[in-house]
Amino acid sequence: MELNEVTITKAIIERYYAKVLDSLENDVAIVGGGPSGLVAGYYLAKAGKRAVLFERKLSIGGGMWGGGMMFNEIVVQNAALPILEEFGIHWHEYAEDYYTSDAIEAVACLISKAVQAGLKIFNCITVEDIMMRADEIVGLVINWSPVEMAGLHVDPLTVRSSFIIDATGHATEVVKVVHKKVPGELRTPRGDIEGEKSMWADKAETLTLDNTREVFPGLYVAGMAANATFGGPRMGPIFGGMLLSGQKVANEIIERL
Ligand code: 48F
Repeated sequence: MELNEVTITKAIIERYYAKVLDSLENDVAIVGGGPSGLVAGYYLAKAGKRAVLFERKLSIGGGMWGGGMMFNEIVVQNAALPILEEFGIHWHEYAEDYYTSDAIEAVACLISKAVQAGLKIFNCITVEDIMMRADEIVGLVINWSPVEMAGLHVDPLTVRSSFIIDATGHATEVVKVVHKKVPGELRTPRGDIEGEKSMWADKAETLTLDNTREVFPGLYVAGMAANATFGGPRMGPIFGGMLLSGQKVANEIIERL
């Protein structure tokens, strides 16, 4: 049978639209497809929750692909080994409490397991704003990343969600929008974004978990966004905190759904 280009086109358009239409009302919408967002999405989907993830870039994986300075190995500490095991990521014991994994394998496994668990991932979509009712966030305002990149004046669309996770890494993009729209209302010591502090791996890894919490009604922060919001330091290419943060935020939200 001769392949028909129009059938190929229709297949893509119809299947994509079915996926989008199925993702307009969610339990949880995750912004950012780095390690913390992917792990959160995996555990939420595995628990049977309607979870969707929006990533600005073409590729999912955030800052994990490049390991440290493009040496594509990551370091993970003992506490996060069960998560590597859960995702089927091989690890190597380098020294006591220092384990390494291939960064490419790690990202590939996170994505694969998350999608297969039922997480809907949309790439090339940027979250540019939030939807609010009273004092609560109830959804996200989204647009194509190429529209944002080209600076085109095109109105966005909207998805609803009971909970939002800002997993945008150092940028804390969703928290920044909230801060701009309702200044001084964040559940941080000053009510504002406290700002990321300088490198301190040991402290940062612990604080990433402590800082993974609800920062505004309906909005959680996870991963590096949690530290940047609550004033924790950065940690460089050790990823245990990112993985554990994703798991923690998923568990906390699952309890509330
Ligand atoms: O930065 P990123 O990997 O976040 P993470 O899960 O992990 C941090 C580590 O990679 C590293 C570190 C490790 O120790 O410190 O930095 O906290 O992934 C964040 C993703 O969010 C996307 C961005 O493109 C990246 O892939 N992103 C950021 N803003 C938006 C967004 C937005 N407004 N809409 C959609 N995606």
